[in-house]
This record gives sequence, structure tokens and C-alpha cells, in this order.
Amino acid sequence: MIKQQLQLYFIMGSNNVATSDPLEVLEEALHGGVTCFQLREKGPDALVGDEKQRFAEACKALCQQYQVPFIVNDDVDLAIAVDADGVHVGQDDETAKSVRERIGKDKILGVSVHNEEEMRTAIAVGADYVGMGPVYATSSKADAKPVSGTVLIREMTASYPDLPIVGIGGITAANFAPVLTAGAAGVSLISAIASAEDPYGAARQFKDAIQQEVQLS
Ligand code: TZP
Ligand code: MG
Repeated sequence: MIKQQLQLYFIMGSNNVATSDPLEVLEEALHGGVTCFQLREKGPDALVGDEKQRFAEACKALCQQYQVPFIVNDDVDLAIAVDADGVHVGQDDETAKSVRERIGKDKILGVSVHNEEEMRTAIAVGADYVGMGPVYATSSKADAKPVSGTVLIREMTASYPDLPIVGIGGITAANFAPVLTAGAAGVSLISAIASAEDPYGAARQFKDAIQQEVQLS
């Protein structure tokens, strides 16, 4: 179940869209076929407090309409306040162990990992999936680690086949295929959809291309 939901994992904050209304972009992405959504509200001009919560509630309502999981990045209090479907944390955030204890076993827990040790810890605390990257160069994360390529994805899916992996970082419709070939359950991305002139069309194109790739494999 979670594996299918990770196929086309869209991530966005209100400041990732240049000119249009972020909720419109999200709705277009959902309509185009994204299978999971993460609210990642950080960086310059990020919403805070009540505004952030209202935005989160609006995102959740849209996701529910399309029956797509609504995941909150980092902000566990917000995730609990809006009853999100899950939380995604990195290595510099609240520990995954603590997040799992706070959200309970029925919510989705995602963790960013960059090596085998972090992968094993994620498994030990009951993560539902891990994110690995940046696979390619990205300008969407100020403190992104060096580009990792797909080698670790290949190694970790071989060693730990039960924990789904999503690749992240610089992924486009032109370069996503090696991420799936390496064994990832899906691809996660910000700009390829959030910055697209036609977010619906971009999501749709990914969806069709992933479907083809999955059928071939
Ligand atoms: N973590 C690693 S790379 C990245 C995050 C959140 C940003 C991905 O954004 P984009 O625009 O798809 O490269
Ligand atoms: Mg984080």
C-alpha cells in the first residue's frame, strides 16, 4: 500500500511557487496524479503560526479529496494539530524515535537517510519509508548534501528490501528512470511540478512515464 503511494511524491511549501496560488498548484498536481504530498514550509517567506496551520489545513483538505496521504515535514506539533497522515524528518530534526512515539504507530513516518547506519536506525524505529538524496543537483534545498546519485539506493534496496525508498533531489521527467531502476519505490520532487508552467501537465507526464517504467520492470 505505502509503496504505491510513494510512486509520485510531491513536496511543496507556499514559497516554492513563483507566481501562482500554491493551493491551485497543489490541486493541479493532485489532479495530474501525484500519489503523496508533503508540506515543507521552510526558507524565506515561509508561513508561521496560524497562517501556517490554516495553509496546512487547506492542503490536507485537498489531499483528502484526492485520497492522497498528507505528510508534514519536521513540524510534529503541526502534524498532530491538523491530524496529518504522517511526518517526515531529516537527521537534524527531532529524532525519528521520538516522532514515532508522539504520532503513534498508525501514522506514516518518513526519514531522510544518507548512509547504511541511518538506514538501520530508521528501520529500528519503525519508519514506513526513507528518502535518499540529493540524487541530482538541486536548488530547492539550501543545505543539501553533496549529490549522491543512485548507488546507495541500489545497495540499500538490495540489503533491506522491505523498507521502501524514495529518491529526491533534482528529479525531472527526463532523469527519473534510473532512480526507479535502482530499486526506489518512487520519486519525490519539488520544482519539477511546483515551478512548472503547467503543474497538472507536469504531474500527468510523470505519472504516465512512471506507469510505463513500472510495467517494463
Ligand atoms: N532534500 C534533498 S534534495 C531536496 C530535499 C528536500 C529538494 C528537492 O527539490 P527539487 O526541486 O525536486 O530538486
Ligand atoms: Mg528537516
